[in-house]
Amino acid sequence: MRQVASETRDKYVVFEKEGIKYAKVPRNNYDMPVKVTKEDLTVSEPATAEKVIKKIEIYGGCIVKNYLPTEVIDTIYADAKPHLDQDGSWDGTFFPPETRRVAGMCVKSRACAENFLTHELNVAVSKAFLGREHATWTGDEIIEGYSPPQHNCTITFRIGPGAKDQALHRDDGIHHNTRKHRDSYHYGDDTALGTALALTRTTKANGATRFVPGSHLWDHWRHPSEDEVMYAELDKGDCFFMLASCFHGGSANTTEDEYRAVTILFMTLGTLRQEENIMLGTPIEYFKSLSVDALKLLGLTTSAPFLGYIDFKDPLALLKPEEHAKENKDFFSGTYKGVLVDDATA
Ligand SMILES: O=C(O)CCC(=O)C(=O)O
Ligand SMILES: [Fe+2]
Repeated sequence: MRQVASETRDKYVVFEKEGIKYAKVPRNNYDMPVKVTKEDLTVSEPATAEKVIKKIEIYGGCIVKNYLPTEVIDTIYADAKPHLDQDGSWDGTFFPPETRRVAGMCVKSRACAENFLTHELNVAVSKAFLGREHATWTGDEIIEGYSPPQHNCTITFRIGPGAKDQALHRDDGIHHNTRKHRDSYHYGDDTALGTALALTRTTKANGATRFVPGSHLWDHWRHPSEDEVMYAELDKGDCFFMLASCFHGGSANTTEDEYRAVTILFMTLGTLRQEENIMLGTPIEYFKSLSVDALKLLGLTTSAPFLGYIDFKDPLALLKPEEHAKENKDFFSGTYKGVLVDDATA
């Protein structure tokens, strides 16, 4: 019988000894990483998409100071709090027992959808890393499709005193993304980009997200060590951008009484399945009440050509009929009569 296709299965060998399952992975000798400082990661003010993109290309991450006003941060935290207080310990090992989570923040917090998701830097930087263009023959025509980035998930994480380090991991594993070693950034490699908004100050002591700078350029099987991490320490209201291909994790909280809270929003390709299903169980009135910009970013529009329609119509035709009437309703972003030539660049 034909085996399921896999890009990873031939790279490790599994065996069992005394009831424990092991996977043997070849060791590679890699150069030691260069130390990156918090200053290296932080864009100068005023922050622009170009500055953020440049830093992410190099380090995989980037800090933007004062990303959103304090009132917005306080509203998002207030919206999250009742849910955080209701949450219990994780059933499993991915989170320490002291961590609390709220999923679906773009549904539970309007401020999250209308201020954090729609932030101009999230829009521009996501487009640079995750926007995709494609073209294909249809009869004698070349049709083009532009696929905009879409919401993947938005989760608030509160790490309490006594929590241990979360294991270093890559978040793009959910998309089965397999990495290649790169000497410099290669567009098209990534499936998701995150922005972590500090609802409280985050420090090495209270559990700031730690990440391995440059690991977005690593071969899939390179194993990260704790010596390679840096802590994305943030003041309340700052934001940490990070590609999902970077190794990272929540950190130990060694304080007596500080709670570290961040809301992490991930965007993904418009052609992939979204991590969170926020549609099921959310009253349609909520979506109808959001701005067109927020709806588009939530993925409630089509990715050209055709992906995500409802009754062959863009979801915006249902949710925002008046605004949608003003938009281009074609399922293709461009159409050309194909002309066959020997050298298309001449
Ligand atoms: O809490 C954090 O800082 C990171 C959490 C995280 O990486 C995850 O749950 O995937
Ligand atoms: Fe993660």
